[in-house]
Formats: sequence, structure tokens, C-alpha cells
Amino acid sequence: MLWKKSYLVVAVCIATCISIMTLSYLQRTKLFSISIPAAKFCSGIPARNTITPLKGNRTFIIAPYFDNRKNKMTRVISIVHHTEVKELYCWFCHPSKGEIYISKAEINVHSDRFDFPYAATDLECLEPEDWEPRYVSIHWSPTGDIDQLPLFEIRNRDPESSLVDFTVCISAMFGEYNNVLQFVQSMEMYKILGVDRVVIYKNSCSPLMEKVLDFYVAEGTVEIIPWPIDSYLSVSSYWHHSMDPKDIGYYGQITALNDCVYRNMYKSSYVLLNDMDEIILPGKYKDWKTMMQNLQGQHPGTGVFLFENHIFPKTVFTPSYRFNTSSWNAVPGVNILQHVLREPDRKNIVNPRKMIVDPKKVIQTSVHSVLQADGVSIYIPMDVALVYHCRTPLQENISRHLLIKDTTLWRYSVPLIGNVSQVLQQISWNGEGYR
Ligand SMILES: *[C@@H]1O[C@H](CO)[C@@H](O)[C@H](O)[C@H]1NC(C)=O
Ligand SMILES: *[C@@H]1O[C@H](CO)[C@@H](O)[C@H](O)[C@H]1NC(C)=O
Ligand SMILES: *[C@@H]1O[C@H](CO)[C@@H](O)[C@H](O)[C@H]1NC(C)=O
Ligand SMILES: CC(=O)N[C@H]1CO[C@H](CO)[C@@H](O)[C@@H]1O
Repeated sequence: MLWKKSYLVVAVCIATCISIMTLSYLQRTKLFSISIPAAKFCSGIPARNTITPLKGNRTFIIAPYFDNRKNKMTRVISIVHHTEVKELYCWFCHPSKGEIYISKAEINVHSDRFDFPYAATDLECLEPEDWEPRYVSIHWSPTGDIDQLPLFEIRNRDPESSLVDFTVCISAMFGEYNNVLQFVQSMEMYKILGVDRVVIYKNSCSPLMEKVLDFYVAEGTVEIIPWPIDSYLSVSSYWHHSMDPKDIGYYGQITALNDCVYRNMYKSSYVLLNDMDEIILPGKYKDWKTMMQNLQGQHPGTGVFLFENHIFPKTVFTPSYRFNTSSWNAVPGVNILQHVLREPDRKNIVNPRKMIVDPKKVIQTSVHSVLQADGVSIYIPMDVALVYHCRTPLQENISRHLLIKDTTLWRYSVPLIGNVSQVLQQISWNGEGYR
């Protein structure tokens, strides 16, 4: 009897040990796979929108990207509630092999959350070692019915060979945006400086702006990514939660920027992360290509180039403005050529920076710096280039004679005026004027 009892104890012990070992194995590798009937493979609901909510509205998937720079994994750019989402799984399905491979996601909420409850997040899932998944579903549990889950195509699986030099990412156009003249001027400046493509995450704009965007899309310069973030979350127009306590900061700008970097990782040698009222303006070189060849030559291994932001107040006009741009008078928006006086540096305040990055070296980006990268970041002195930023003043009461005249922009006045006039003419011909 006694002997039998100890036998039982040993058996229970062994069983416990095995399950603990199995559990710890699963936890350590965060991986396991299951086989389910063939009819169900890859039969989820194909995701068609830029932003896909998961059940419960606490996780929003933007897009999964293949990333084998460190491990063989899928990185899912997403937005999650930073405390309420504790567990997520990637379901990789093989269309013919008879396998669903489930991998526990590491939920990596970006540190630049600025106190908002929702933030840009990377869901990092190790992929199966012996096959290349093309589709993935994301679910809060390792069990469930794949038919009911949204199914995402994994991007960057087959990097495209058509490489361009420069892509500008505009992270969020919102608030019925109607600063048409400044937008067209920015676009034409980007083109003069060497842009190949401009990617715009568009939340909302005016009907006239819509016409302008249609023009640039038809021309092949602009790619629009719909960004209806306010259909799912309350959005702040400010960068910090304390300024406007909503769900997420600045229309989800940081998430859009990260998506843009990954989207263009194998399409563009460089990605510029700036707003549409900003132009990275070289002082020493005629265009971005010459500038980046020189900078990259001087700083091999650098992945992130940081340019100082300088404010050219749109409220202060330049008295010596002598260009005849009367044909633009009916166009709503700011004429940047009239604003070449910049605010001086402020004591004890560091000018924020905007960036040109080699997207292949970036892992996580924020707005004014990258959070994680493979290469180093360097500051570019303002005589080489600065960010020309025409907007409402930061130093509104400063006396005019303290503003610094900086006419670098005027070097481009001849092609800029010609090209802008041409675009505006075409846009007004296509419709009923600037309305
Ligand atoms: C998200 O919330 C809305 C309304 O609050 C609801 O109609 C919708 O079904 C939810 N979506 C998901 C995927 O849970
Ligand atoms: C400016 O150009 C317009 C044509 O675009 C012309 O009609 C006008 O006379 C010019 N104004 C001056 C001051 O040269
Ligand atoms: C500028 O001056 C006005 C009126 O004197 C004042 O209300 C405002 O706060 C000042 N702005 C700044 C940025 O100091
Ligand atoms: C895109 C475009 O029209 N660019 C033109 C801008 O203006 C310069 C000179 O005025 C032309 O050479 C470009 O072709």
C-alpha cells in the first residue's frame, strides 16, 4: 500500500515536471505550431484598410513587415493601449503545408508615448525557421478560429529592385488642410531638391487641396495613404497628453512615420521625415543628392542625419520682396518666398531637429530623433542645411530687427516661381478656379 502511494507521488511529480518543462520551453521560445484541417488554411478576412481594429478596439494593426536584420521575424506596426494589451499572438499560416505556426508577440510599446494611453507599438513575432510566411493574423489568444481573424499580407518579403533616391514622408494631413499655396511650393521645392516620391498619410483636407493631391498623384509624385485614425480613437492636435488629454498624440503621427520608414525601406535610399510646412534646405549644396553624397562620404556608417529646425514666421513679411507672383493671389495659403526672416536661437532652448534617414538602418523612429537604429546619428551644422519652417511664430513679440535675414530660399526663386505657376495653372484649368 505504502509502496503504491509513493509510486503515485513519483508519477504525479514526473507529470508536473514535464508540464513545467514544456511550459517553460514554450515561454522561452515563444513559439509553437499546430496543425489544423486543410480547408481552413489562410482563410481569414483579408484586411483592406490602413488601420484595422482587432476585437475589443484596444489594438489597431497598421501593417506587418518582414524584418530579418537581427532575427527572422515579422514586425507588425500597430497602435495599442499601453496597459490593457498584455498578450498577442501572430498566426502564420502555410497555404499548402498543413500548418499554422503560432508565435507569441513581444509587445514593444515605443518609449515616446508622451503620456497618451495609446502609442506606436511594434509587435515582434519570430517566424518559423523552415518556411517563409506570406500572411499573418494577430489574435489575443493562441487558440481560436482563424476564419474569424483579419488576415494581413506581410510586406517587404520580396524587396523590390526599383530603388529611388529620396522619399519624403508627411505623417499626417488633417484639420481640413487648405494651405494650398505653401503645399504646392513645398512640393515644387522638394522636386527641385531631388525628391522622387512624397508619401502623405491623409486624414482630411479641403476640396481644393483634394484637387491638388489628385494632380500630384496623377503626376506620380504623391502616394496617399488614407489615415482615418479619428474613426477609432480620440486624437490630440498636440504632442503631449497634458496639453490635450485624448487617446493618442498628434493624429498618430509617430505610428505613421514608422509605417512610412518600413514601407519605403527597400524602395528608397533615403527617407526624409518632415512636415509639409518644412523644407530641408541645403545652404552649401545645390540639392539633396550632392549633399547626401558628401555627408555620407564624410560619415560612413551613419544612418540618421539631423537638421536644425528654424522658424520663419508667416506673420513677418520681407520688405525687399521683389518677385512678381501676382498670379498666385487668388490661391489660399502662405507664399513662403515672402518669409525669409528667421527667429534667432533662444537661450537654453535646443532647436528641434528633423531627419534624413537610411531606412534600412532604422528600427524605431520618433519625430525629432530615432529611438533605435543600426547606424549612428549625426547633427548637421546649419550652414550645411537647415529646416526652413514657415509657420506661426514661436517668439511672437520679438522686435523685428532681431530677426535674421536668410535668403537661401531665394536662390531657387526662378525655377520655383515657374514650376509653381505651371502647376497652379493646370489645377485651375482642370476645374472652376481655385475653389
Ligand atoms: C469597436 O467599437 C465599435 C463601437 O464602439 C464597435 O461597433 C466595433 O464593433 C468595435 N470593433 C471591434 C473590432 O471590436
Ligand atoms: C506681374 O505679372 C502679371 C502677369 O502674370 C502682369 O500682368 C503684371 O503686369 C506684372 N506686374 C508687374 C508689376 O510687373
Ligand atoms: C506677446 O505679447 C502679448 C501682449 O503683450 C502677450 O499677451 C503674449 O503673451 C506675448 N507672447 C509671448 C510669447 O511672450
Ligand atoms: C518639374 C518641372 O516642371 N521642373 C521645371 C522647373 O523649372 C525649371 C527651370 O525653370 C525647369 O528646368 C524644370 O524642368
